[in-house]
Amino acid sequence: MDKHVQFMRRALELARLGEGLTRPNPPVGALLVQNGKITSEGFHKKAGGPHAEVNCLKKVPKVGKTATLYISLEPCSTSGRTPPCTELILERGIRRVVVGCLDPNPAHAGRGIRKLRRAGVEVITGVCRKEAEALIAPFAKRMLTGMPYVTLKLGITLDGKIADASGKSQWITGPQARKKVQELRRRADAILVGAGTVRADDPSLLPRPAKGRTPWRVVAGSTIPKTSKLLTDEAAAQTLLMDDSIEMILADLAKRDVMHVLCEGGGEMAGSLIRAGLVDEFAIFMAPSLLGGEGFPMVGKKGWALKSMPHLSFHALEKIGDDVFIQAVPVKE
Ligand code: AOF
Ligand code: ZN
Repeated sequence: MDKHVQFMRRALELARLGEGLTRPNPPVGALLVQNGKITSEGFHKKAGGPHAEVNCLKKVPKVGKTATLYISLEPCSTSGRTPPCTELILERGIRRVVVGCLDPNPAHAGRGIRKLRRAGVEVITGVCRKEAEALIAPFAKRMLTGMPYVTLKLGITLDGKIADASGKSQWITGPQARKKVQELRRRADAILVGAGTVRADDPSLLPRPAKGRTPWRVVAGSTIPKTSKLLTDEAAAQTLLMDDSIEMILADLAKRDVMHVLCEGGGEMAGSLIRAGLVDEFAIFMAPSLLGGEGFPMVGKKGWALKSMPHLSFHALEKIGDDVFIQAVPVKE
């Protein structure tokens, strides 16, 4: 494997350690390679805190002339809450930088790279660009549109049902799939459900283990029992009841620094999000079981005619325990 790709994959792995912790900043990873070996690593852990480059370079007393810095994102070039990383790179005498993708933040976009090149630093861009862009897609969406990135998670039977005729849904998918849902929750800044789901399932919506994550727990619709876990457990201060249109709820969350919303149901909420074109990514867990005609459909309320039905594109398929995980994105017509 190309050595740049190999080191950038590690930088992306480091960046992922910060996913779900950095709002409204992007997760970023950095590492320094000297004489073919990684000598230091770092990632961005919290907005307002040191950037990935700072966390990486603070551990290195002296940087050799042949050192290469790998960063999953273009380094910042102006002072925000922290000083510009381009200055640090120049101060530390780094002569070669490899970057995953450009920073969509208009304050930086391309500037950081130009600044380094003008100062004579060799900058290689676009290594693992697709993966690097996918990782910061929620940051980019909020930065550029003022709306959060929405992942719609659905646990379904093979015939597309999310609950039996009596509304019971625990459990359709197996334990391994549910473990992966915890991973999805750790990557999100807010977990969104409809009030009906809270009344039916009384979910906690907390990532377990939380690993430092404190996502907002958002209920669309205000009528949930006072005894619900969302209103009584240790994270009750993180619960928001929002009785508004789905667009207004998402716009409000973006104002609260939320970049990535994980929507966990039910079918009517899925339908509203899809009909409003607000889903960026589908995370579907499909169990090898059937519920038949009276079960609740994964997309509730009004459907489409064949000629106008929404199309998805499958990005990844994975067998998880007895279930299948499908990562899909909407196809923009
Ligand atoms: C980097 N490395 O690890 C991150 C970057 O307010 P500040 O100073 O923290 O700046 C935030 C902006 O910096 C953020 O909007 C994004 O453009 C960039 N994030 N840049 O070089 C990092 N997290
Ligand atoms: Zn920076």
